[in-house]
Amino acid sequence: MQRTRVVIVGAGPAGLLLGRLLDRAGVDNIILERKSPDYVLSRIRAGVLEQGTADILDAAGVGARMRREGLVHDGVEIGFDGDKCRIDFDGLIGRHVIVYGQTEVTHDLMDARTAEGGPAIYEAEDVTLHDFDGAVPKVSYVKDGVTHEIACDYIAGCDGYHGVCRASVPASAIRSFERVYPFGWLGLLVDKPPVAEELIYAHHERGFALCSMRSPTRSRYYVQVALDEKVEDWSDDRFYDELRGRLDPEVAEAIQTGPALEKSIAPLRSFVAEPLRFGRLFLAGDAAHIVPPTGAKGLNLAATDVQYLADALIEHYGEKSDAGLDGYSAKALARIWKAERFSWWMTQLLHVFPETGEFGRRIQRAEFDYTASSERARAVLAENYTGLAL
Ligand code: RFL
Ligand code: PHB
Repeated sequence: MQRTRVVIVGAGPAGLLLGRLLDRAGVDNIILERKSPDYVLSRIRAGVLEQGTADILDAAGVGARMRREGLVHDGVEIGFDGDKCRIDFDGLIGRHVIVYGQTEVTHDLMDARTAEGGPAIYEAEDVTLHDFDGAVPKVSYVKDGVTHEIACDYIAGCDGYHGVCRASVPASAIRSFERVYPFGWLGLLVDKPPVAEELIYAHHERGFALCSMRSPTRSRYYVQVALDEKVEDWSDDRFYDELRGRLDPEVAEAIQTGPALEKSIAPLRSFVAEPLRFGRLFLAGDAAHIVPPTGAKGLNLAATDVQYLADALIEHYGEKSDAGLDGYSAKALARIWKAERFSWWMTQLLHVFPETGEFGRRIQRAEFDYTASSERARAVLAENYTGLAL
């Protein structure tokens, strides 16, 4: 049987970053991932890194390309039925975000792992957790038809919302808190320059729209759609028409269209599991929580969970203190709930909620007007969007 200190389940950004931080501190670990590297890299997801996430990537020694190619954004625009309000992060609180795709972050982390020779087993099927409530947990998996077993000290569940780790915890030991929104986001990626220098979040009576980007030549657009919409029913032309219809006419006209490189629908949900530790199993990233993407928080939260968990494991092996491991769940949850609150708030403000009627729309309008007219309100938005302190 193989042996390591930490088995990390999942090679998304959370698992790869944890592996990297542990490697740098000399804590051996093995990563088990169900999919192939190409599959993991083909998932188009997040685009916005908090300033603190960028600092974590730098400290992990994987920030060089992000610093070269990432786009520093000092603000975003929020639109509401044709009115606009810029949130000047730099002017309000002296902070910024970096636009750099999750795919690129994952790529950089994979390259670093390959260069260091850290074990990562891709296409590991049937990953199963054993005895994490005892002293010697084990993780088994099947690779090329052969079953393998790894004995370890700790298991890190970085396997996303649909992973096996959270699902292995007995129902009586875990509580979940959830809000499912009655809509999703239809996203389109295209090799055309972005319509504006900064991101545009727009509320329109037809629904929410977002103009984002990956680089000076690649744009990412989203529109709110009903949950029963099918991506096959959305030709590129239909998508662009709907997007334009929800934007300021000047912006709509400036959009450069082209064939979609990717188009997909993601449902929106808020979810938190409590606690995040079960004996020798720890949950981090989307395995522990989901936020609706409106606040651009999911990847960033995964990075902070992992920073806390890595610090705790390194402290355990270095100083032989378990204080960090014992405090991990409460410390991470305190930050997670604040990001949940902000993501929920942005979602409430910017989407059309069919069930809340005209009263709901007037409240949204008032919320927008208040934000546009109050520097304090904009500073609160800026502070949350660019990331709360670790
Ligand atoms: P991931 O990325 O889901 O990775 C989990 C990995 O675990 C593997 N896995 C298993 N491996 C072995 N055995 C099993 N049984 C397994 N089950 C699963 C999976 O194959 C996968 O490789 O979770 P992680 O690492 O926690 O990372 C979280 C982020 O991916 C996620 O929070 C963000 O993408 C969310 N998100 C955004 N976050 C931001 O911070 N800023 C954004 O701008 C942003 N935009 C977005 C987003 C998510 C979106 N979608 C599609 C949900 C935009 C969208 C549209
Ligand atoms: C993205 O570029 O994919 C993106 C940007 C901001 C968000 C969500 C997604 O809030």
